[in-house]
Amino acid sequence: MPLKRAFLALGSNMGDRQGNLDRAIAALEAEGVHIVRRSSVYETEPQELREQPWFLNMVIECETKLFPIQLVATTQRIERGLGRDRGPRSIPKGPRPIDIDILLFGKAVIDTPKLAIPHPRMLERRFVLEPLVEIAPSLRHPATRRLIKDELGKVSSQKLRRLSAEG
Ligand code: PH2
Ligand code: MG
Ligand code: MG
Repeated sequence: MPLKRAFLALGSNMGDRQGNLDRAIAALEAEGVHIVRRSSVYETEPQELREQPWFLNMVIECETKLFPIQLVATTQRIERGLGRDRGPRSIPKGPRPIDIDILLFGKAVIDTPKLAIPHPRMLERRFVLEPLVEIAPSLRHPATRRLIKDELGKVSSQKLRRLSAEG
């Protein structure tokens, strides 16, 4: 199984937000997901479910031998390990110590109930597009074939500020 290139979005708005991002990245490395590049960290206004604390968001580019379905299992296990509650009382799109979403997996286009790649809402989310374009300015969306950076001009105004330089 050759190495595949994937882009993941990380978000945290509970507890030690920066620590949660750092721990998620360390856990990914330990689970066979090699991080090639990481964006700056952005502090971002909550979208969709607006009444919740601001997030720290970032995007990472990685290489892995895992299949997409194995990668999801890995990211969900890491989310649980960092205290993520997906039980019946958890609020959809609500506060979470860590969220790890697969944005892109090579040029794969997958649309099943368990897994959708590219991430179906990525083009509407400035908190995803801004860090993604920072590390991959010439990337194209595998379904639309359009440059991702051209989508940034189309998203509605969403408050965000870049915190750290790339590190
Ligand atoms: N994640 C959501 C819903 N809203 N807003 C921001 N700013 N950042 C997120 O990561 C985020 C969100 C559901 O996953
Ligand atoms: Mg998410
Ligand atoms: Mg998620």
